[in-house]
Amino acid sequence: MKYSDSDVRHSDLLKFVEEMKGVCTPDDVYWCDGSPEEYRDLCDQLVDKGTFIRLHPEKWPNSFAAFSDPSDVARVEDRTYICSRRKEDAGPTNNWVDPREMKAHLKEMFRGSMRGRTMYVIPFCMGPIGSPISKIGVQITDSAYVVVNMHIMTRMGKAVINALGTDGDYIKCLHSVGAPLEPGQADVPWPCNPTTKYIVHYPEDRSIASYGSGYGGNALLGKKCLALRIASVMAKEEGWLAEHMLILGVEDPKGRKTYVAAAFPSACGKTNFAMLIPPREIEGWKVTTVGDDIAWIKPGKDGRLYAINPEYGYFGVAPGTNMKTNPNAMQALSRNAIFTNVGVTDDGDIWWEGMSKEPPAAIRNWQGQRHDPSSGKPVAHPNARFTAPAAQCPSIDPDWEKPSGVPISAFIFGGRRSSTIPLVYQAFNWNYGVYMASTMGSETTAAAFGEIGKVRRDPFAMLPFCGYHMADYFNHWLQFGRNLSRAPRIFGVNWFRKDENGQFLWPGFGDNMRILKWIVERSRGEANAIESPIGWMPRYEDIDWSGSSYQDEDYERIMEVDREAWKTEIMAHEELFARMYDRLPKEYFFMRELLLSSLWRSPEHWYLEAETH
Ligand code: O2Y
Ligand code: MN
Repeated sequence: MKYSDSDVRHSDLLKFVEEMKGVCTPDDVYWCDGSPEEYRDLCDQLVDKGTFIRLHPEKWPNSFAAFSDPSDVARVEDRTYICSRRKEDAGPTNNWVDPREMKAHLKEMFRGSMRGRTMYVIPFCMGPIGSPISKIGVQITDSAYVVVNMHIMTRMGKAVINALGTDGDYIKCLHSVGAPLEPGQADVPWPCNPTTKYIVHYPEDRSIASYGSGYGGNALLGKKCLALRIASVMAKEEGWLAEHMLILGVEDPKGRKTYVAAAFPSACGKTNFAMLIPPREIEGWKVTTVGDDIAWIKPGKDGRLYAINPEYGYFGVAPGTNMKTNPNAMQALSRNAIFTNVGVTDDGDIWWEGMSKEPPAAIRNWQGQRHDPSSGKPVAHPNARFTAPAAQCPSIDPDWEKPSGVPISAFIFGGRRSSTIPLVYQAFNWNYGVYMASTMGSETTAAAFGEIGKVRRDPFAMLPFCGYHMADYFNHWLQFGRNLSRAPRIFGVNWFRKDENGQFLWPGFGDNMRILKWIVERSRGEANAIESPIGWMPRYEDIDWSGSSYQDEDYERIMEVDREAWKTEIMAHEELFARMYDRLPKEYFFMRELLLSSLWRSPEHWYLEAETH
């Protein structure tokens, strides 16, 4: 299926590629066709170059491992920019530089940046090709590692060129690892620029430029850069939502299907929730996966919301993933996968912390060194990743590629909070739910984010991913709700509350199904709840405890609304609001007051005295 620019009839795209070729001066240009042969040939080349290690063909069929440069292991938020024309439009939570200044600077950075390398042109589609919700991008890159990952993460190649036709809209994405080769200079397995990285978004131009990194969200530009930062701007202008949300389906014993979308910050078990396996005793209930990370959501003619997963694969965190925590993910990554920064044995087996109790003997760590158990160093990098085709996930939903999307009945917002936030509660209404999601926070688990255990506000889990002013984003959500006749219900969850001894109060994983079941039934108007000062809450008897020995006393502790703690919580929202005061929805000030006042006036034992609704 090989093709070249002479087969492309889209003049603007041809001009873009020609111009970038002129600036980046690669040795050659290769138009990606998206075929399995192309994938195979590029993987072979990456093995020959030393970037890829071919894994054991029986243990890990058609799979590869790569070790990144130690300077290139995660998204670089401090090097990520939203270069809107006006600084105010990027807002106080994004880095900003004048786009003219940034373009001039980057032009110099990209000049000659692909010397000695091939420039790959990747036409890709976020969402099913032909879906009215999908968007097309074209990524130019000098990294074959990026190309093979994009094969898994997106629909890409000649079919997208055909869909673009002669003048279709597309988002321009330019990427270079920023490591040109001098004539005769040997390449390294993971080329990148260890000192200079830029991840830049031009919202008005709808374009992206990424320099210096070959890793994940910095380099696979369809994901965070396009599907969230640029798409969130398009969504605001066009009246839809681009969200950092998983999408799952819940099927009840009568075969009725309910879809929910859920947002969690990192380290909250988002992938596990997307692929949840219900306890056997919750008979006849099944969870299916539409997406694990991003949702694009549009209003339908019937007043409901419809969502697609714009991605085609998973770029999941490997450490902690195992047959107990997430058997569906383990199956999804069992073949045709790429592993980055996991441990590798001499016979092509792989391992990461939490895969099993002990690492295999004679394993090399993610830096390629022999693992020394006494060193205290982990085998896999904590942000080690698997790239795996979504279609391989056993829980994949039959409608996951439906062009019109799946109808959403509920939004769930979660965070990691050791106190204060109860296991589950339902917002009184859309506006209150938007307030709740705007003020959500999560406790940090990695020292990289500063003090461990400190609450970091992460509105809608979108703080690093919103391509415009966060307060305008809140206004967009409020306005969006006004036009919905059948708006999804909004819920908050917290799987991570602890007791006074620091022990988790909730088992999590499969048991989260009990809460999900209540959420689904509640969205259908079939479950009871009582009114608490902070929202509707299920009583112990409203939850399905089949096969569980979870006690009423524990439930009361995990559902407790400590009024003093909540007052402190609500006062802490001020810190976030102060950062974006000028554009904050006026409703927020009233909602905050209302919340405070309901905490004052509710009886001591509201839980016992309340009536169900
Ligand atoms: O570190 C990276 O580059 C990956 S970030 C990522 C990947 C998959 C899903 N979510 C995320 C995230 O940061 O939210
Ligand atoms: Mn994510």
